[in-house]
Amino acid sequence: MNDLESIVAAAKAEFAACGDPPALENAKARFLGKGGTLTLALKGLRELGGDARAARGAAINVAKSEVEAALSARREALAEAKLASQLASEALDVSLPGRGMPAGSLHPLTRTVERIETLFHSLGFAIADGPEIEDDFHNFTALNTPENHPARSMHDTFYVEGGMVLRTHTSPVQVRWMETHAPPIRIIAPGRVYRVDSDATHSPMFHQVEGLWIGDDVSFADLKGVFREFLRHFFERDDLALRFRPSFFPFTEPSAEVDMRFGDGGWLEIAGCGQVHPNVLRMAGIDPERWQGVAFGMGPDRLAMLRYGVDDLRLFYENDLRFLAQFA
Ligand code: 2U9
Repeated sequence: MNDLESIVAAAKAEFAACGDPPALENAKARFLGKGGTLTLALKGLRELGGDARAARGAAINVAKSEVEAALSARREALAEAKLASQLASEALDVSLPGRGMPAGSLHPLTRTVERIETLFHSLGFAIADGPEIEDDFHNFTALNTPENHPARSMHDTFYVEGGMVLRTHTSPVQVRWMETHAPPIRIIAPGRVYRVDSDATHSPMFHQVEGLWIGDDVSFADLKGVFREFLRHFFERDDLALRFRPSFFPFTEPSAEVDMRFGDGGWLEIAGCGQVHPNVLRMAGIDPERWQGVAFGMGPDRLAMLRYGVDDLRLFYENDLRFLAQFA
């Protein structure tokens, strides 16, 4: 092996031993750099003359090309190895199943209200809606609730600017309906209502579903029949024990509370009802001599507690998914 062949062999061996680009560039300098062996060999040409110089020059250039080829091959190999290890360490298993987006579900109170709507709709009732911020007339006056009634006190009702109130019941929805629709009327008004009240069984915001049925001769007997039919389907029981207990509401006369017996647990109040007070009909522009009707009101929050066996109303409003997911 002549000196050039051994330089090429040494370069190939050193390049092969380099594990990273900086080491390779250092090795390159030992052969092709300023004081590198091939550079020195080229400088040595000065001492030669004629043919010998040409032959030596050609041989050095061949050796130089070989070293340069070995260098770029090694550079490429190192870059490829680097890319390969990067790909391996950052590998994504695209065949893994996705994390998935769990399907949400309706809130138990929404389900309860929708269930009530479906049942009353099947009994021929339309669903009515109205504003949650009401004026004094529609929330109180039109409902025969006198100026000095405790419901009107700041202790019981949220007042907002301009003498408006957060509606304390959904009854104003029925008043607005009567103002814009001629009898016969058969509607329910589900929605949010607000009262200054907060404990295990009262929330300052809760829900009501009220019903209004006005016709030529709609009687308390009709009310009892419809309400029993509704409850039979709502609680999925044929052996309902119901009790209509005399009561008082300013907007109905006579009035009653509806109690239902749950097992041996005694009677539980689940709704209120009555025959629409003539003053209420009159104030909404309906002639009480010509038309009569019945009305009822219930709290779906309360019905949901009974149906699902929940003993604290606040659970419905805390939005803890561990609780809510049980109704999915
Ligand atoms: C008009 C005329 C009459 C609606 C009625 C009740 C009796 C009643 C309560 C039950 C529990 C509300 O959710 S609750 O707190 N409601 O007892 N509501 S009669 O009577 C009306 C409504 C509108 C125009």
